[in-house]
Amino acid sequence: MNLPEKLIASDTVNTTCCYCGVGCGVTAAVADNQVVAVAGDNQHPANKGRLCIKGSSLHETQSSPDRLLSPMLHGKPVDWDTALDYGAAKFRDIIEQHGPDAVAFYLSGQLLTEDYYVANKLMKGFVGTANIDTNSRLCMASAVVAHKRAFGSDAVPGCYEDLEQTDVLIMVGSNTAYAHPVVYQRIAKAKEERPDMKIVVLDPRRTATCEIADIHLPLRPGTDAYFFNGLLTYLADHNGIDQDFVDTHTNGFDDSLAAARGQVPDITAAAHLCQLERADVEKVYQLFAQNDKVVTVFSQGVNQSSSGVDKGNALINCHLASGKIGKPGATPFSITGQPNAMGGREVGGLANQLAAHMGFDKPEDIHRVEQFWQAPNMARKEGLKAVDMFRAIEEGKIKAVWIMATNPAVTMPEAGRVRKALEKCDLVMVSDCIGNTDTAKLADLVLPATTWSEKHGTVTNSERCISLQKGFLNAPGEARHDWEIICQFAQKLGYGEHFSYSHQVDIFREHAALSGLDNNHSRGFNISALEEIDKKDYENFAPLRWPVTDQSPEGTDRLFTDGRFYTPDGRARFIPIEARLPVNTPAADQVILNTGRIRDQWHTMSRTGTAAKLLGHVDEPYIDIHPEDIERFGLIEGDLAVLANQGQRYFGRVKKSADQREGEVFVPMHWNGKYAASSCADALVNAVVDPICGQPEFKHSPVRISPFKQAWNGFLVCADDITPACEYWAKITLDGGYKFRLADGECPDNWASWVKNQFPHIDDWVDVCDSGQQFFRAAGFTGGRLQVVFSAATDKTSAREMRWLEQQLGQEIDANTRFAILAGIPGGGVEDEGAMVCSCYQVGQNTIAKAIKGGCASVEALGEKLKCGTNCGSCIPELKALLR
Ligand SMILES: Nc1nc2c(c(=O)[nH]1)N[C@H]1C(S)=C(S)[C@@H](COP(=O)(O)OP(=O)(O)OC[C@H]3O[C@@H](n4cnc5c(=O)[nH]c(N)nc54)[C@H](O)[C@@H]3O)O[C@H]1N2
Ligand SMILES: Nc1nc2c(c(=O)[nH]1)N[C@H]1C(S)=C(S)[C@@H](COP(=O)(O)OP(=O)(O)OC[C@H]3O[C@@H](n4cnc5c(=O)[nH]c(N)nc54)[C@H](O)[C@@H]3O)O[C@H]1N2
Ligand code: SF4
Ligand SMILES: [Mo]
Repeated sequence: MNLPEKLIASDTVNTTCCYCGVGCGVTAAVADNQVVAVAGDNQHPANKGRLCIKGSSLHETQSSPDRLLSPMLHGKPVDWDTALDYGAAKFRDIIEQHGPDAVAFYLSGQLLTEDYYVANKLMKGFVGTANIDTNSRLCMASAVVAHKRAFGSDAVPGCYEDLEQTDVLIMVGSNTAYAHPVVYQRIAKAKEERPDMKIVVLDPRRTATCEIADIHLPLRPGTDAYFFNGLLTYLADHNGIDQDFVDTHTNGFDDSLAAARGQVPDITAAAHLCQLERADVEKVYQLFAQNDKVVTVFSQGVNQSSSGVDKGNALINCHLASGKIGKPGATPFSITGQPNAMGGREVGGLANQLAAHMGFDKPEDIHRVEQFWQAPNMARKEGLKAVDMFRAIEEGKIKAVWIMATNPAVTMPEAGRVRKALEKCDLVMVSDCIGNTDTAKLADLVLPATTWSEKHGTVTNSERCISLQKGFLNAPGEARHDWEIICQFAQKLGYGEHFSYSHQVDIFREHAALSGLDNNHSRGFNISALEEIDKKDYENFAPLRWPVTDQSPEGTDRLFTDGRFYTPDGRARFIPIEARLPVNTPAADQVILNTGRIRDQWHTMSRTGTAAKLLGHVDEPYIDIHPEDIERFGLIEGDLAVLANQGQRYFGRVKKSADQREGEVFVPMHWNGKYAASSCADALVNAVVDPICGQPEFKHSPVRISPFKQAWNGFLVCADDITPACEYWAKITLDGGYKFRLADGECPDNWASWVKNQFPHIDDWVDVCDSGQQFFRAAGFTGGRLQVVFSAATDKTSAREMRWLEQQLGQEIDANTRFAILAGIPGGGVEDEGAMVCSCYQVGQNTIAKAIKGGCASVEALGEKLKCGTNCGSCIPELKALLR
């Protein structure tokens, strides 16, 4: 791989990417307390040198204009002592008056294991409540319980190599091309090398992942468990059972088969229930039955469901029945979302777990942890899961909550209700590196945390691989590490001696020791061989897959290779599954709202939204919708439409997409109050949860859809971040400023005063307006430099955007160019590049189209000429489309 020049020239450090659960190793070049370049770490087992566009932009997203530099109490900066004294006093009062269950922590899979460990210890052992839940509830809770039910432990059996070595890869509710891009690249390469390898995607929509699939099954939403029940029946009827494995290593097969057969007796029934072609279902069932090497990857299309646990077990049942587990290229594989969702599960950071894979259901576990922590106030029962926790806040039962490294006002279902609950909560504390997230805006106390490249500790990825996120930059302002903040808070509560760690390694050693305590193969998570790791080794921790024990000091690639599971009798458990449909069904005038990820944004955009490059691919909230539905609801492609539910609205650009099923729309989960007026998907998402694990059904909410009747539309390009006074706006970060797309149901009396009101500090304006008042354009200057361009029109086509205009921002503008700006024509005879296609090398659509006309006939030829598509490769599908 080619290293950027800066990387060759500078001091480099090895660390881990802070985004997705692939957990890529990153080599960062550092100069002047800044990351100046990054590349994939060639030695890291997860990525072997690769990075996706988010990872390769890490150095461009490290500084945010909204970085929080000091503790803030009720909007005013205070020193740390004042801040923590305030929080601790409130916590203490509330606990004294109302008991420990009146307080809560809401954490995140983006914390490091060391942060997570001390937070969990403080709440469960010292405050005395298990009201500590996390955004992993929204993400991995279904898989966690499915694993525990089947294997006796929350353990992913396989590793990434299995995804490359398999003969049949089935991806269920997983859009790896966007959500786990480096894993996707690894799979794509394996498929290129072995074209016989078969790839199947089960997803109601045809996603970018389907580009490499042999078969895409656009199943009816929520019917995955019917599909796998049908497969179990098929395996039994077509010689697909590994009877020896079933007899020797499992329990409960007969009941599970009976349940499956009772519901889905044959292929025809499966096809009917899942609304698929019978022949396609049969093909996939055959592939599963006839190949020894089968991997089933599953993600949020399975987990985020009111029957997510059962779906997980329905597919695991098929792997157990056919003995396709614990072998190279054969395993079920739950792929993890966040960089440390797995680490959070290891420390027991969920309300219904204890620590180190122990639980509240066994008194001896509670006793063991109590002894180990010397805990004075050990919690003895489960706490509230995320949705219930915010309900309890709403009802005033929980009176203080500390939210760390997550943004629930945007990402919880019924987000509007969550906001209201936080507004009236007695004490809301938020630890974040960004000061003005939608959640932080509702907080009494906001604490500045260090983040990627500043903080130091471990994370565990999807394949159980523990890696180091290295701290190598100084903390900005007064930011502190999350674990330090938690320990200082513990001290204020009077538990200082139990939280007197002088370095992260002390926490890590304690965590490792607990994992091995009385373990004897009863708990999957065991890193006891690391309990005495010295500081130097820890600071240069080389990636290792757990378990890491005296028997396996080099870590463990695959679990269950000997057919022994973590259940009391060592046998895996079949779970009889009665598949169910999603809870809410749409009325005749509604569509099903499906939500998920886009390639270049990370959740609520707090980091990725600040890089112009990452807004090049998709720059505005949108609604993917089937052509027939566009007709049915009187929508127009490219116009705005409004989704409505629970008194909330989501504005998005209509995208016609035959990849959608009829009656179903897809919207990105990312936009929020910092980036748009009203485009938060979760405001509309129903808070229906899985009864066993409490994970919300994010992928299935009935909503209404209608065209937005706009009186005018337009855009603003400006140097300053503002909140436009407009019914619809969406913000796009540019290099050196912002662009806002605007629309409103009513025209302002006067466009000139409207725009001047948005920028009271600018007084040098030029503008033009047509006589019919249907069109207006203005430009504002400070010291001769362009600060604002505003363009508005009552029809759709007149407010034409141009990259050229954006490039003039902040420049000194001569009289001719002022005229060109007002005329909306690039000055000096230059041509506009058009919409960005290759974000890495900033190559626009017009430039590519010109090269194609000029004779570039392949992706390779375009790459040769313009470099587009030659770095992360994410735009290759679009290049192909342009070539077509
Ligand atoms: N770019 C980017 N990458 C990310 C993230 C990010 O924010 N941005 N977040 C990370 C996190 S925390 C997570 S959890 C992962 C999530 O990774 P994924 O789960 O792969 O991503 P999603 O887009 O949430 O959902 C996956 C697919 O489930 C499909 N689906 C919906 N309903 C059903 C159904 O009933 N059955 C089936 N089979 N499929 C269905 C959706 O159409 C969607 O394509 O991504 C991680 N990676
Ligand atoms: N509709 C819909 N909603 C969903 C989903 C979906 O598919 N559809 N998916 C769900 C899933 S799987 C997930 S994981 C959640 C994710 O949702 P969230 O966790 O709410 O989203 P993030 O934007 O990742 O929030 C992380 C916050 O932590 C801050 N941060 C970053 N680093 C640090 C640090 O080191 N310390 C501290 N203290 N703060 C830090 C960031 O600035 C940011 O504000 O969303 C869930 N919500
Ligand atoms: S695949 Fe995930 S971990 Fe790897 S670089 Fe991309 S975002 Fe980071
Ligand atoms: Mo997630």
